[in-house]
Amino acid sequence: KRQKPCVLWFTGLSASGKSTTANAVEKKLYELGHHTYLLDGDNVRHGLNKDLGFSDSDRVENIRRIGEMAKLFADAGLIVLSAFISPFRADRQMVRDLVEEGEFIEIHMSTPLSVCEERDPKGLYKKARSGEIRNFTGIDSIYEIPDKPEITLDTADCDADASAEKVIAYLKQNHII
Ligand code: GGZ
Repeated sequence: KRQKPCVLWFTGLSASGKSTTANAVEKKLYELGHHTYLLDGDNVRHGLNKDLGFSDSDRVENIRRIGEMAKLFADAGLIVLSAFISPFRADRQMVRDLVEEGEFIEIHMSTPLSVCEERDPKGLYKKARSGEIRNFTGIDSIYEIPDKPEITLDTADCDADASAEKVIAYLKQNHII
């Protein structure tokens, strides 16, 4: 099936729906006959990047390596999906500049902090509030909101399937698939 390689870069707070939505998009692309690769905490932070923590400098290095990997997979012709908080604007811009013009599609998961904190699937927000965890994004570590994301999704008022459909519609409108 014809496709243009691209990088679907999901960014947003912990529990904002990045992984869930990226997985739903990947499933739809697979069903449409497209070739994809999903980069997320499970295959990157537990592998190549297991030497990195959550200090500002480690997050910068995390995103730099993920950007380089995304570029390689896009060079191989794949639709790459990346699901990391990627809190710093400059690092997301660095990845945008790394790949070909028009290949970087920034998807801001704008789910409000209050909703993410309510979900708290791993109890991390609770630990961050009590001081048990330091440098937690949205609590005591910064998240810089994207200025001009290609797509904005708020999973507080839209389920994963509907969010994924919006991404698929964008890819069709822009002749990527
Ligand atoms: C943010 C943290 C932290 C701190 C552990 N701050 O909801 P999760 O659990 O599964 O996803 C979060 C994940 C964030 O890793 P990323 O590689 O996406 O972050 S970044 O792009 O900023 O490098 C969360 C867990 O790791 N986690 N400690 N202090 N999230």
